Amino acid sequence: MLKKTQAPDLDALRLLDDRLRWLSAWTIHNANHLRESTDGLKVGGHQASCASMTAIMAALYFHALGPNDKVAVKPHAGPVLHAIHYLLGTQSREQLQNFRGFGGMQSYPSRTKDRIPVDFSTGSVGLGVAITAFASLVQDYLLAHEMMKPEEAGRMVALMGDAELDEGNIYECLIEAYKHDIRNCWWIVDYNRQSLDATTAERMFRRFDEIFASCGWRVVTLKYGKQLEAAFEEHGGAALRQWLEDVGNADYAALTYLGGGAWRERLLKDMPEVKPILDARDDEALAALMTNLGGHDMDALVEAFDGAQDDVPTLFIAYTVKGQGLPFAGHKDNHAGLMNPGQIAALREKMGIAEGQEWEPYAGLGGNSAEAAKALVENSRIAKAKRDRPWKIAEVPAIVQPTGEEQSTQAAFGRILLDLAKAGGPLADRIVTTSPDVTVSTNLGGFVNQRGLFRRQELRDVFAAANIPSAQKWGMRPAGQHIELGIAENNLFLMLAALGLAGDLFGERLFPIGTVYDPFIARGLDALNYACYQDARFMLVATPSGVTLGPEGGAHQSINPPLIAMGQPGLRHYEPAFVDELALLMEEAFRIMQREDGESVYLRLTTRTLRQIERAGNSWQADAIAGGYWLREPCPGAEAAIVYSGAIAPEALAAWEALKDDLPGLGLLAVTSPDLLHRGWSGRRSARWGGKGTQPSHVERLLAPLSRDAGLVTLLDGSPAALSWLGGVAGHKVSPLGLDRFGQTGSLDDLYRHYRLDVGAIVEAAAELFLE
Ligand SMILES: Cc1ncc(C[n+]2csc(CCOP(=O)(O)OP(=O)(O)O)c2C)c(N)n1
Ligand SMILES: [Mg+2]
Repeated sequence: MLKKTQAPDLDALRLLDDRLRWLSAWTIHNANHLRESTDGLKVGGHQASCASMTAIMAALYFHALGPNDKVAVKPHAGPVLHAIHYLLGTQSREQLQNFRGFGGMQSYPSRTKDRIPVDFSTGSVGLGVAITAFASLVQDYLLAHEMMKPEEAGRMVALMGDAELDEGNIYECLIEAYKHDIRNCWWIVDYNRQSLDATTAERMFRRFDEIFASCGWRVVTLKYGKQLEAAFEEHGGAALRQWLEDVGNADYAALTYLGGGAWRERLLKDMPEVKPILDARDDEALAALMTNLGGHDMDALVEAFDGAQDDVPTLFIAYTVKGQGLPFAGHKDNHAGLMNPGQIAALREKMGIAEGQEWEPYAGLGGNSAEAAKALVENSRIAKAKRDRPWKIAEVPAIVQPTGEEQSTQAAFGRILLDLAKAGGPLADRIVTTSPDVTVSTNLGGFVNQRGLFRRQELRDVFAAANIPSAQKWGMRPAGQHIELGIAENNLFLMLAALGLAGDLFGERLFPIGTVYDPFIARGLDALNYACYQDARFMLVATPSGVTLGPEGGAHQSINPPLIAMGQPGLRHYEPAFVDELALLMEEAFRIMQREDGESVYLRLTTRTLRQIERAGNSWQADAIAGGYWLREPCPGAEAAIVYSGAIAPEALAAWEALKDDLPGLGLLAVTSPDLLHRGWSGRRSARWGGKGTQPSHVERLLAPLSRDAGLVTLLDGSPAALSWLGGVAGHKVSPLGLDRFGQTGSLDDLYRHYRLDVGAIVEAAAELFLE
C-alpha cells in the first residue's frame, strides 16, 4: 500500500499549525470566558493538550493522510480536530461556539454525537489507541475476504498522549496485534512529558522503543527539530546535545515555563562550553531553540511521515511541549489550564489577528499566505475522503431450533452456528466469531471447524497434518471466519468494537459474535462501554453464568452481569431458558444489529441441560422478543405470579405446579430480558412527561391482569435487583430471590438450596408475601 506523497509546502503547513493552535485555544476560551454561562460552572477544555499537537495534526491531516485513512484523535485534542474540519469546511462556526454546550461539539471526539466525521470516538485514554490496531486487522479481514479492494484500504492512525502509554490495554493489544501480524497502523505519541497530575517518568521512555520493537513495530523518534540539530553542529553543540539527552522531564518542563533567561542561567551553570551558542541568541531566540522539538518541527514531521510509507506498523515518538506557544507552556499544572482574557489577547496580537476577526479561518495571514494555506487545505487528500459508503442489509434466514428433548442454551448456540455455517448464505458468510481463548469451552468449536480460523497467511494445522485425532480442526487461512484471541477480555471487546464498526469504517457490515465466560465480562467493561458508545454492533454470548455453573465454584460464577447489561446503553440483554427462545432471539438479534436504531445484543447462556417444553403455538414469540411472556397466563385478578429469568426455569415451573392450587390463577412469567422490560417501563414514564407515549409499556401490559394487591416472587441466577424493581411497575409486593453473595462449589441441588433458588425457597417466598 505504497502511497506517493507530494512535496509539501512547509511554510503553509507551519501557518496551519498556527491556525489550529489559535482556533483550538479560541474555541475553548470562548466557551469559558465569552459564552454566556447559565450555571456559573467552569466549562473547561484543554488548551495545553491541544497546543502540543497542532503541528503533528497539521502535518498529518494536510500532508500525510490519504482519503482512506482513519484516525483516533487524542481525546484532549478534540478541539484541534474540529478546527481542522472548520478549515475543511465540514464544521460550522456555530458548533465551535457551542463547544461543550448542549448539542454543540463534544469535549472529546465522538462518532455518534459530533457532526463532523469522527472515525473513532475517544475519551477513555488508551482505548482509542488500541482500537486502531484492531481496525487494521478488520481491514485485513475484509481484504482477504474480497469485501474490499486493495485500493480502498488505508492506514489506521492513533494520536496519543505520552501518559496513555501507562494504560495496560495498550500492551495487551500490542501482543495480540503482533500475533496477528497487523499492518498499516501508525501510533503517534505526543511526548510532551506531562500527564494530568505531573511530569511523566523519563526512565520509561528508553524502554518503550524496546517494547514496541520487540513486537514488530518500527519506532521513529522525533526528538529534535532542525534548529536544534543545526545548533548541535555549532561550537559547544555536542555538550548541548548530551545535556538534552540527560535532562529530566521535570527540569526540562520547568525551564520551558520559565523561559529564555532561566535557560541561559542554567545552561551556563551546567556547561560553560555552550556560551557561544547562548551568546549568539537573545532570550526569546534561546527559548525557541531549546523548545525546538521534533513534534513541533514541520520538516522533521513531514520527513518522518514520508519515510514510513510501507505497511509496517510504526510508533512515532514525537517530542513536544505541553502548551507550546502558550503562556503556561511546560508548567506542570497546565493540563486543565485556561488562558485568562489578557493572555489570549496577547496571543491574538502576537498572531496578528485583529480584534473581531478571531473566528476567521485564515485571520492574521497576508493575502499570499492565506491563499497558500487555503490551497493546501483544499487540495489535501483527506478533503477528498469519501465518507458515506452505505452497506447492504443482509437477509436473516429463519433460525431453526436444534432438536433434542434435553438441551442447554450454550450447546444449542453452538449447534445453531454450526447449522448456519453449513447452510451458508449471505448472513453466514458475514459472521465473524471471536473469543479470548474460550472458543472450545463456549461451544464455538463447530463453527470454527466448518469455517476456519482467519489468518492472513495460510498456516496448517500441525495436529491434523500429523493425523492426531482431535475434535478441533484449526487450520488458519485467509478465508477463515474466526479470530482467535489470547486471554485478554479487554481485547475481545475492542475486537468486537472494530468488527462492529466495519460498516461505518469500511462500508461492509459484518456480524461479529464474541464469546466469553459471563463473569469475565467485568474484565473488559470499559472496552465494552467504549464499543457501545461508538454504536458498534455485535453479539456478545456470555456463558456459562451464575451458580448454575456448579462445581466450577465462586471464581467463575457470575452475579452482576444482568445489572451491568441493564445499565449499559447500546446493549440489549436476552436471557433465554429454552432453545426455541434462543433460536428466536438470535434471529432477532441479527436484525437488531443491522437496524439503524438497533444495538448490540448480549445473550446470557448456561451449560445447564433443561428438558424443553411443549408449545401450543407461536403467540409467545412477539412477547419474548419484547422482553417477557406468560408461560402460564394468570387469571384476571390473580393474587400472585412467579417471575423468572433463564436457567432456573425448571424450579420456577415446579414451584408453579406446587402452588397453583393454593393460589388460584397463579401466573408464571418468563422474563427473556429484564433490561428491555425496564427500559420500556422507565422510557414510557419519561415519555409521558414529554407529552408523548401514552401506550403502556410491555411490562405494564404483562402485569395488568394481576390484582393490585398481588405479590410477585422474582428469581434469576444472578443479582435479584435485576427483577425486584418489577414491584414498582404497578405497586405489587415483591419477594426477590437471586444471588447476593459469592457462589461456591457444589451440585446444583446443593447450590440452589443454599442460595435459595430451589422450589422450597420459591414456595416460602410466596408464602411470605401473604403473611404481612
Ligand atoms: C481511562 C482514563 N483515565 C483517566 C482519564 C483522565 N485523564 C484525562 S487526560 C489524562 C492525562 C493525559 O496525559 P497525556 O496522555 O500525556 O496527554 P496530554 O499530556 O497530551 O494532555 C488523564 C489522566 C481519562 N480520560 N481516561
Ligand atoms: Mg502528556
